[in-house]
Formats: sequence, C-alpha cells, structure tokens
Amino acid sequence: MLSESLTKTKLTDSLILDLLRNIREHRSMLENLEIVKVDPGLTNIISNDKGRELYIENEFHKAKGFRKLHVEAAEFSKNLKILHCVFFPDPKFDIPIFGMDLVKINDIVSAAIVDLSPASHNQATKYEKYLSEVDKSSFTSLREIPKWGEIFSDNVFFASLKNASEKNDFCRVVDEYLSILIKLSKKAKPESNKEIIEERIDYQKNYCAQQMKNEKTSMVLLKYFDQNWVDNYIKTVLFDF
Ligand code: BLA
Repeated sequence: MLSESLTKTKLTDSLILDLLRNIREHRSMLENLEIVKVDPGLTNIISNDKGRELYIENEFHKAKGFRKLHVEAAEFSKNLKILHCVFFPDPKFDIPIFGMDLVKINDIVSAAIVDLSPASHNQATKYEKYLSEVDKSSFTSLREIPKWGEIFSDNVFFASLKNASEKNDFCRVVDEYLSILIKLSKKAKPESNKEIIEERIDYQKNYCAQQMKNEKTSMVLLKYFDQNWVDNYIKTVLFDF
C-alpha cells in the first residue's frame, strides 16, 4: 500500500513528501489499520484547466482507537501547496485529535501548524507535559492562533517557516508529536461509559465546527468549485461528524 501510493503520486514538493513519508510511517504502526473506501470522485481530484490546475490526493484509513485517519496533499494552480492531516480518535478511546496543516505559497511556508488537540475535558493534562518538552526554540516566526483556534491545546505549534533549517525542524516537531500520539494510543483502552463517550463526541463536533470557521480553507476551494461542492467537501471529507 505504502509503495503503491508513493509511486503513483504526482506530488513533487520535497517538504510535503518528507512529511507524508513520516506521517505514513507513524500511521503504519497503528493496530488494525484499514483503508476506508470513499467516493472515488473525492479521493483523487484533478483538473488541468489552464491557470486553474488542481491536484488533490486524499488517503482515508481507520485503525484501533481511530475512527478516521485522513491525509490530504493538494496543489492549486501550481503555486499553492497544502498538506492537511487530521487523525480523529474513536470516541470510545481516550486519545487526542492529531491535526496538522502546511500552507506553502511558491517557496514560502506561510503556515505550519501541528497539535494534539483535546478530545475531552481535562484530557490535555495527561499529555501537555510531553508536548511542552518538544524543542521549538529554533523558530523565528511564530504566529498567533486565530480566535476559532480555541480548540487547540496550549502547546499548539504555529509558525511561518523561513529557511531549510526551520523546515527540517518542523518535520522533527511533527515527528515527535506523532510519536506522543502513537504512545498515548497504545495505552488507551475502550470505554463503555455512555456519558464519557458522549462528551468525547461533543468535543469532536466542536473541533469540526471551529475548523469550519477558518474562512481561508473555503476561500481556496471556492476558486475551483461551487459553493455546494465546497460545503459538501468540508462537511464530509475534512471535518465530518
Ligand atoms: C491557514 N489554511 C490556511 C491558509 C490557507 C489554508 C490558504 C492561509 C495561510 C496563512 O495564513 O498563511 C487552506 N488548508 C487550506 C485548505 C485546506 C487546508 C484549502 O487544510 C484543505 C483542503 N487547518 C486545517 C487543520 C488545521 C488548520 C487540520 O485544515 C490545524 C490542525 C489550521 N490553517 C490553520 C490555521 C491557519 C490556517 C490555524 C491560519 C489561519 C489564520 O491565521 O487566520
């Protein structure tokens, strides 16, 4: 599966390919990993219209402890590149939401964000210490989280990446956050208490609702698709619940 997706890809950006390789490596360590089949029209989306070229590659999996592992790599009009990844936990398990987004315009990474976001009340107290110990001292252009980003943990990382060394460092931070996620998921046991599960479902609903307030996501997609398509894509592919 791994080699198949690597050989078939038309993605060329080395930073995005490095991050993809790393994400897939961590994902492969999860138990009962399975590909989830979705509408083929929403998996690989390609358009060659001049000036409006579009290439989107989506991967959907599930695994023990995770209801949906989604990775999306996209290239818009050859100059805007995006790597988007959200690992949504199965609400029966005490696992945070892994999210990352990388936005590259020509050679500039304007936004690089990664977090393990709380998926229940007080959950973050169990892992904030590990996230805070990940070395982020080398970055020179940290950015402020927008208002809708109250869903993120106190150790959400958000910056522009100014040079090759910051790009490498971001790959390391993502790698370390994923290692923490995998460790937490190995320890997690399924819960049967309905109230606890309900609370976790509400946290994921809220995570998705807040992400939908990021107008920058829809603004890009609306240049290529109509409002109905974009609404459906955001609600079913990116932030379903
Ligand atoms: C910002 N997201 C952005 C930006 C664009 C996109 C163009 C502006 C870049 C900038 O501020 O420098 C676009 N992101 C997309 C598109 C997709 C995408 C089109 O993923 C997918 C098709 N966004 C997420 C996830 C997180 C996230 C999972 O999808 C975090 C876990 C965060 N994106 C995020 C944040 C910003 C951003 C915090 C900055 C928003 C701001 O400063 O207003």
